[in-house]
Amino acid sequence: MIERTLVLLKPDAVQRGLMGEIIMRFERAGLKMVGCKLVWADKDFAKLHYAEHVTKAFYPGLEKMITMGPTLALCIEGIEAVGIVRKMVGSTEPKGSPPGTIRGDYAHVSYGHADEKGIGIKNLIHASANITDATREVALWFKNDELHTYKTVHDQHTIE
Ligand code: IDP
Ligand code: MG
Repeated sequence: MIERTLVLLKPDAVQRGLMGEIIMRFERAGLKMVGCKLVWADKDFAKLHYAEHVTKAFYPGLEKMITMGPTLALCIEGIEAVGIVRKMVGSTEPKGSPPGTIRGDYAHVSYGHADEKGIGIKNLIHASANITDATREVALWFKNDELHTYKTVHDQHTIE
């Protein structure tokens, strides 16, 4: 039931100064940050993270975007955290992502625009799609000793 998931505040979020606002949303929901670091991904690392997309037409733009500056990598823990975080993030295209989601509240770009310009969709954030991906992605971005086990008040409030 308690899961860990990988969240990336991608370079567009870091460059727009949205790290604090986005982290605040996860803390406000009672989710726990168990890992946090800035990483400037290079092309080889981008190909490992986005292995499922490397052969797709949009990959060159995606790689350019994810390597254009530092990314804030977070490991977030909580009850069914993988699905909860995806719900808070919203859908891939900001244009179609509803208000109240991170992508819907802080971005508005469309597939049409990204395709016309040949660029990756700047949608601020990555979140693991399922538990299998979360396990692989957390291990890719974090060493074991960079992940911390500790108690928050939410741990108390979810058992009493
Ligand atoms: P996700 O981030 O919502 O899981 P994925 O399909 O895994 O979406 O795609 C990874 C990232 O690649 C997206 O977040 C977005 O930045 C970019 N991307 C996905 N599809 C397109 C596209 O059709 N054009 C441009 N960029 C795209
Ligand atoms: Mg994905």
